[in-house]
This record gives sequence, C-alpha cells and structure tokens, in this order.
Amino acid sequence: MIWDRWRKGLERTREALGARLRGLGRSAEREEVLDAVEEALLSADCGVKVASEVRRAIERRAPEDMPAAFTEVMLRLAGPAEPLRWAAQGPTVWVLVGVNGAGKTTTAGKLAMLAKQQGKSVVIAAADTYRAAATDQVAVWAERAGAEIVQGAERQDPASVAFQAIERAQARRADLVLVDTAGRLHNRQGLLDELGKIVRATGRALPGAPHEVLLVVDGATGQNAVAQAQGFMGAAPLTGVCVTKLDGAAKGGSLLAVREALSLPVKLVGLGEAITDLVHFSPEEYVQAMAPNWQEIGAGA
Ligand SMILES: Nc1nc2c(ncn2[C@@H]2O[C@H](COP(=O)(O)OP(=O)(O)O)[C@@H](O)[C@H]2O)c(=O)[nH]1
Ligand SMILES: [Mg+2]
Repeated sequence: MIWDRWRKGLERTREALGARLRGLGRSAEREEVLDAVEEALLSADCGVKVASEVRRAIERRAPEDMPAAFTEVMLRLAGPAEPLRWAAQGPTVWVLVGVNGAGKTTTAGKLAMLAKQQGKSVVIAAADTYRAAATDQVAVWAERAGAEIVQGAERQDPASVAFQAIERAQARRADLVLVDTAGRLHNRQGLLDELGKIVRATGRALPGAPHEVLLVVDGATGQNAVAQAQGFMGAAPLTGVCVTKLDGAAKGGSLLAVREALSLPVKLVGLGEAITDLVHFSPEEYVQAMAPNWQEIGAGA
C-alpha cells in the first residue's frame, strides 16, 4: 500500500530519469552513460553536489555494478531514516515552519490523521493568526482528522496560541500538539524572530518542548527549496524536514539537495493532496521509487 504511494508519487521523476537513460541505447560508451546519469539527476533537481557525487561513486565501480553502486550512494545521500520524536510522557509538541504555500497546514492535517490512526489524540494550534482564512483551513483539516483545534483571535500573538494549545492538551491529556505557523519569507528577519518566540513559548508551557521543529519545504520548487530551507536555519532550532509535493513535478531529487544543504534528517514526505498522502521518510523506498530501469540501457544486465 505505502509502496504503491511511493511509486505513484515519484512516477514523474522516475520517468524523466528513465527517459534520459533510454535515449542512450545499449551501445553507449561508459562515459556517455555517466554523463547521462549526472544530467538526469541534475534535471531531477538533485543539485550539482549530489549529481557529481553519484557520478564519482559509480565511476569507480565495474560497469555491471552500476545499478548497485547507484543505489548505495543514493541511499547514503538520502538517509538515514530517523523517526519523529515523542515525549517520554505527557504531550508531545511538534512545530511546523516554512514559507507560504509549502504545505504546512496540509501536513498538520495529515500528521493529525497519522497520529489518530495510531490511537493518539491530537490538538492543532492554529498559530497562523494573520489571515482569518488560515484558521478556517486548519478547522477543515482538524475536522477531517478528528483533532481538536485551538485558535487565536485575529492578530493574536501566535506564541500565545501555541502556549494555550499546550495547556489545553495537558488539561485533556492529549498525546500530540501540532503547531501550524504562518508562512513567512525566509529573508524577513522580523518574521523569523517571531518564529523563535513561538518555539520558546512551547518550551515555557511544557519543559522539553518542542520535540520536533519541522521545516516544511515544497519539493516541487526544486532548487528553490534549498534556498528556502537555508533561510530558516538560524531562525529556529530545526530538527527535521518534511518535503511536500514530491508527486507534483519531476523534481523528486530536490529532497537530496535539501538534505545535502542542511544536514538535517528528512522525516516526512508528502506524496499528494489527500489526507493519507503523507508518509514517514524511508530512504529505501525513496531510492527504489526513483531508480530507473537499468536493464533498458543494458547496464548491469
Ligand atoms: N500535490 C501535492 N500538493 C500538496 C502537498 N502538500 C500540500 N499540497 C498543496 O499545497 C497547497 C498549499 O498547502 P498549505 O498546506 O495551505 O500550505 P501552507 O501555506 O504552508 O500552510 C495546497 O493546495 C495543498 O493542497 C503534497 O504533498 N502534494
Ligand atoms: Mg497554512
């Protein structure tokens, strides 16, 4: 089931990679194949460093080892998989940050659903108090996921909404608080400072919180995802990344570029717009779902 979602989500990326390699034909010289692999990875938005590292790794190995070498180096660049961190006791708090439109609110809804399926009770803090419509959107997701929502008044300090949501979760003995923040530009210092304030407020409400600060990045923006991500690095103590919209474009390699640039573990991946289209990151499934069919170009056959 989940494997199908990976295959389907990364279909466009896989086909684009495969098309570039199929174009070679079986009689291609080794150097041509290496060039094509590197170009294909660049076109999938893996970034220059990742593409050349993959090339170097497969170039050192015998031609028949190419598929295995490709898989090994891709796994190393993608991983390791790290699970989301839960509190040892009491509520767990995860804060979602990122630019506008990255998929934070959608991811909060999907995460609430995943947690519900594990029998956990969830409170979502609608800490995007800049737009009234933002709270409505959170309410829709909360309803779908069967989560409780804590919302502030319009323009209320988002840090105080997060604080209240944690108090509510403690009173109700809820298991998980998801703090959905407003989108902010990664180059606007005032908004980034506010993010630090939200994160600190969760720690005051509950020692040990937040247990995750997840940067949500839009994987369909390819290389731009890296710039977004870097802008958030100093603003809050990020613990992991959620790469959304990997299904949206043939740019599934952007996950590797973000991972390479930030050295933060990818923890979640969005593979579609539906509430069930969020999966825990698995390097194995990711790499397998992207891997081209080597037999078509006669490599490793
Ligand atoms: N295809 C696809 N669309 C997504 C995914 N995650 C979010 N979206 C869409 O991205 C848009 C922006 O999402 P939203 O959660 O409002 O972003 P926010 O501004 O960061 O809260 C919405 O239209 C979502 O349906 C995903 O994994 N795949
Ligand atoms: Mg939002």
